[in-house]
Amino acid sequence: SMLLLLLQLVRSPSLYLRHPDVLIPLKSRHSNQEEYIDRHGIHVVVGHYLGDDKPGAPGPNLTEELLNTNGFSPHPKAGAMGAPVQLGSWEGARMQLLYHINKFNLLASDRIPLNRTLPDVRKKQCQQLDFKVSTLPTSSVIIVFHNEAWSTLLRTVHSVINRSPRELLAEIILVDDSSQREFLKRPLEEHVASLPVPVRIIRSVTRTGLVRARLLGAQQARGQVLTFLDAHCEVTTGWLEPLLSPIAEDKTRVVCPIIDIIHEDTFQYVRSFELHWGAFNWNLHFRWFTLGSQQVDVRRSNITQAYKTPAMAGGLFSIDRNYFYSLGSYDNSMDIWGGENLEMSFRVWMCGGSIEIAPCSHVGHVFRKSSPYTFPGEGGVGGVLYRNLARVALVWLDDWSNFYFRMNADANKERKSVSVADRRQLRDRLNCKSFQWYLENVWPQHFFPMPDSFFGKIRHEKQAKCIQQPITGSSSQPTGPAILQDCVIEFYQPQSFVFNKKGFIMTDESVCLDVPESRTVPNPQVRLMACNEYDRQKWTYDEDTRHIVHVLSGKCLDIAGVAHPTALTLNPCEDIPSQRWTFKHDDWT
Ligand code: LR7
Ligand code: MN
Repeated sequence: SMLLLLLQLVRSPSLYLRHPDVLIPLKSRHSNQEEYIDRHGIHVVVGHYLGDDKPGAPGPNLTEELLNTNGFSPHPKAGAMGAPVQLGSWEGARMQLLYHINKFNLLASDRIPLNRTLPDVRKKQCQQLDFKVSTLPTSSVIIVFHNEAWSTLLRTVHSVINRSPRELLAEIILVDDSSQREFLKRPLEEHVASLPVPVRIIRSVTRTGLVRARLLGAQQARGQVLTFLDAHCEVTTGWLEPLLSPIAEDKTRVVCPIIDIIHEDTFQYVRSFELHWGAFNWNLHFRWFTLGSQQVDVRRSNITQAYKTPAMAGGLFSIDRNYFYSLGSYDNSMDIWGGENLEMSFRVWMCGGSIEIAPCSHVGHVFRKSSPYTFPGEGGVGGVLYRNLARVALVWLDDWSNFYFRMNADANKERKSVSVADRRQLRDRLNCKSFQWYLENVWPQHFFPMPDSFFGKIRHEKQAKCIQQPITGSSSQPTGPAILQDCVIEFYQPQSFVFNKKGFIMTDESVCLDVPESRTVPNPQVRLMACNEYDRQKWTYDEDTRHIVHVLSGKCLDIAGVAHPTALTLNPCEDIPSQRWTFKHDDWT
């Protein structure tokens, strides 16, 4: 169904990470997978995909008995040092069957010991840091789960116990969001009772969603800092100190680790590159980006220091407990999954704090292509997610909420069913800054419309057509040749562009009008490419001649000619109809 597809779009790590335009293939050590470095510098592993997640595909027969069986049967060497698990060819059928329970390779996970070893993936400079543990605050680690697998849940717990200084670990709090599995009841209680760190289990009687589950955990926490983790993580050596140390200096810093990838098919631990940061697209879906070359230069002198990020992924972070509450904890009207990460990111930044990433802290997370659990509530996945996002927009986005609702019919449908008066009051009480301030100061590279920038369609006068992005369907960054198409009267995302004060003509997903070959080819192709802040992406508009001038080459935007009626190129500027463009403003406020 559409909803399943939609959920996959939101969640898919390959969408977060895969950008077919710039990929550096790596030689893979394993025949069943490809590896490459994507344009964000992130090491991506694409494994043989086990799942049959085609929308509408019939589910396999998962019996109650199968669901309630704890199949954990470790082999002492499986997955050691983060290696991928090798399963026997005869195990294929069972592997396929079990995959559907958690939407990851449960058979592989169940083979890895709870105390699996991992390499120390930190940079040398990080390993050499000498944290004074006595100066750091203690932390409670809070893990919420719904129907999580035994092996992933307890590997999360064991890795925390094995790799955190005992003095800093106040306790581990497991919040069971109304799981139905037998092995997560008495057997879980008995298992954690024998662990050398207090592990408390809190159970929600009804399915409450991850926000309210985290709030249940936070309420009980005794540590000075709250550290949240998803229930399918593995922390690595030295993970905790770099999260706590910025908070020791300043309680308004909210600190995230680098999130490494535990491969959903092989459970291989894949280190992701540092220096990526988080933001979001026009649909308020979380996205990763990389630091620009200038920022990388600045950081080269001190690569161990936490750096600021406009938004966080949501699942893995540390926050001072008192600060968490003084800032309004979470929006407890948010259901099941989604939106709370941006809500907290906006709230922290706009109300005086900061979100940061500590490059010396590495935590692995099992990224999945689809969700294993149900979304109870009106409208299923879409209803739940877009009610949460409508709340985010109505509370934090100011005029941009209109932009968001015009771009997102699904969220607009939910708009009337949510009431956010209490969160608006919180925002007033905390005296928070505006969303405009956030865009300008926290995320200057953003691609949202601004009061002083153009937003709308770019029209070729003679042809009466508009510039449009290629519709690629598969990539989160729709890049490729820019084309001319019939102008759509309505609000239409592929024809919507921001022309900002810096001279960039940009659109959703950080895509910019670009001419990579402007100085090497006489009639270069005009393309839509990942924004990179280079001069070759700068343009000016001359109101008199109606020329759109490419700054680096001094040439004018033109149509490629009769043979290629929809293609664009650059030509020496002339007063001719084919070089005349007009801007058709869209009112987004
Ligand atoms: O109803 C629910 N009750 C729960 O307790 C639904 C979920 N949960 C639990 C669940 O068992 C898991 O432990 O909540 C946790 C997060 O759910 P996931 O693992 O299904 O979420 P995710 O990893 O797909 O999604 C990311 O975005 C979410 C938005 O609501 C949360 O913020 C997740 O914590 C977050 N995960 C991360 O940030 C890990 C890195 C992913 C990236 C990028
Ligand atoms: Mn997760």
